[in-house]
Amino acid sequence: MSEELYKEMAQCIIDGDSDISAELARKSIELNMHPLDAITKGFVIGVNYIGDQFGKGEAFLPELVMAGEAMKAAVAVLEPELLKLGEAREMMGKVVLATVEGDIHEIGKTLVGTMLSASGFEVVDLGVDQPADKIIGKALEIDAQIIGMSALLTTTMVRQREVIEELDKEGLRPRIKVMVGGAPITRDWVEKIKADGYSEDAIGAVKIAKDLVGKGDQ
Ligand code: B1M
Repeated sequence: MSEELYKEMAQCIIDGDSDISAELARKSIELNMHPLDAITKGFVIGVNYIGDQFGKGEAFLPELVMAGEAMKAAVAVLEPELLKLGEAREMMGKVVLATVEGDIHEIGKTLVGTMLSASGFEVVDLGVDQPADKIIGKALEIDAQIIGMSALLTTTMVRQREVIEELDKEGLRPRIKVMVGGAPITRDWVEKIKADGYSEDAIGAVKIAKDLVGKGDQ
C-alpha cells in the first residue's frame, strides 16, 4: 500500500501536477504515514528524477519549474504535520535561515526550517536570494546563535563562504555559528570555508543545530 502511494507521489512530481501532489499529501496524513517518509520516499524521488533528467538535457526548464511547484504544494500540506512531530518544549535557540544570494531554490531550506521549528528553535526564514549583509544584519537584530545557509548551485555555494568571511572580519564568530547545506555541499567544502556545521538532510540539520547551541543531548 505505502509502496504504491510512494510511486504515485513520485509520479505526480514528475508530471508536475500540484493538485495531485497536494491531494496525495493529504491522503498520506489520513493514512497516518510519517510526513518525512512521504517526502523522502515519495515526493523527493520524483523531484530528483526530474533534476537528473534536466542535468542530462532530457528534461527542460518548464518541467523543472512544474516539478518544483508540485513539490512545494506537497510540502505545504505536510508542514503542519511536521511541526506537530516536535511538540517542542524548551526554546533551543534562534536561527536565521536563508538561501544565499543568486539562488532561488527554497524547498530544502524550508524543510530544514520546519524541522528546526518543530524541535524548539525560533527560526527566522529570510527566504531565497539573500545577500550576506541582510543575513548577518538579521542575525544581529534578533541575537541569533546560528546562521543557516542553503545553496543548491555550484555557482552560488561560494556565497556561503562570503558570509563566513564577513562574520570573521567583524569578529562575530564564535558568537554566531554557521551551518550550511544543499545538494552540492560536501564535507570538503565545509572544511574549506570553516563552517561550524553541515548536514545532508533536514533531520541531520536539527542534530547539528542542537550540537551548535550545546544542547546535543536533548
Ligand atoms: Co534547479 N537545479 N535550477 N530548480 N533544481 C538543481 C539544483 C540541479 C542540480 C538540477 C540538475 O541540473 N541536475 C542544477 C544545479 C547544477 C549545479 O549547480 N551543479 C539546477 C539548475 C542548473 C537550475 C537553474 C540554473 C536552471 C536554469 O535556469 N537553467 C535554475 C537556477 C535558478 C536560481 O536559483 N538562480 C534552477 C531553477 C530551479 C527551479 C526554480 C525550477 C526549481 C526550484 C523551485 C523552488 O525551490 N521553489 C528547481 C528544482 C526543483 C531543482 C531540483 C530538481 C530539486 C531541488 C529540490 O527542491 N530538492 C534540483 C536537482 C536536485 O537537487 N536533485 C535542481 C528537494 C529538496 C527537499 O532537497 O533542496 O537538496 P534539497 O534539500 C535537502 C538537503 O540538501 C538538505 O536538507 C534538505 C532536506 O533533506 N539541505 C540542508 C538543504 N539546505 C540545507 C541547509 C542546511 C542543512 C541541510 O543547513 C542550513
